Amino acid sequence: MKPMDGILGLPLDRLTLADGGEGVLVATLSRPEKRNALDATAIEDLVRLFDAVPRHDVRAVLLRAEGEHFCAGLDLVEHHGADRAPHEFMQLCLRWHEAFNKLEYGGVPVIAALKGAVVGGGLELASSVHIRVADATTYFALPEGQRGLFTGGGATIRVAAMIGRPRLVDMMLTGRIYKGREALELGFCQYLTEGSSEDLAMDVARKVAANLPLTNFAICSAVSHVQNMSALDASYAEAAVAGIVNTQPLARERLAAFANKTAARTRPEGES
Ligand code: 1HE
Repeated sequence: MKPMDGILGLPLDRLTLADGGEGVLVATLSRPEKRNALDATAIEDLVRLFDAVPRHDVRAVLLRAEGEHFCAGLDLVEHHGADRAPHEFMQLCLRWHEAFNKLEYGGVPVIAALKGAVVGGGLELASSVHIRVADATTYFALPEGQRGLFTGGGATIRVAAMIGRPRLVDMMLTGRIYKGREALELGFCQYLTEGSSEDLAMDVARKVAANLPLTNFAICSAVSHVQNMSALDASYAEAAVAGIVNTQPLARERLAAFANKTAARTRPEGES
């Protein structure tokens, strides 16, 4: 595995990278003047980044954004100017899928710190990460319907998986906006903090980075793959993955710690 230093030198225009310590790579959407709208260049940056991440010693990625908004989705101004033909936009969508599939299936946990607008393609990006952390400013919407557009970055798949098809269709038709506790309860995010989503997302990323890499690899690739299988094949695949992960030599130390009663027990804080 190549060291994280190698990844920090990737040539990127719309993303900046930093070493967050403890194996956490901090990737920042860095086009705040355009509310981090995703133009073709940004999508190629995401492809390049998530192609490289699994081949470097990155234990977790914290995906964050500069400015007040996580991401305003497809660059509508670029799209308007380009006046694309159907096949050109389809090709562009396939690059979005390339980026988001690499992210989701890459085997390295990606934790997103969400704030402000997480809309359109921004919600599609957020829906492909493994853990979403929101705060009081974060809101989720799919304004495509009002703009005369349709989702093209996986919302029909991943947002439907998060919140269910009827809610997705309502959001697409009406532009309905979700935020706060309701968004948490419906599954848009796994965490909602009264503080900053960035701080909590970093805590979560560091915690996750302390797991064994092969275990995280299985969680952040096998879980997604088995969703695409029949129950019969999924149970076989789960057994095969568990066969490999649960016999890894590095796990023996953790198992020994449980057996000799030095490992932490799994119980709610404060209970003995
Ligand atoms: C943009 C974009 C963008 C901002 N494309 N340039 N997405 C949307 O429909 C969301 C569109 N954006 C907004 O509704 C608002 O910008 C926000 C609520 C996110 C933020 O509002 P605000 O008042 O802070 O900023 P602003 O004044 O609207 O925008 C500031 C600049 O960012 C301005 O550029 P400027 O050069 O005039 O300063 C905006 O043009 C620019 N900007 N959002 C391009 N989205 C694969 S298919 C996916 C389909 C979709 O994602 S549809 C897009 C849905």
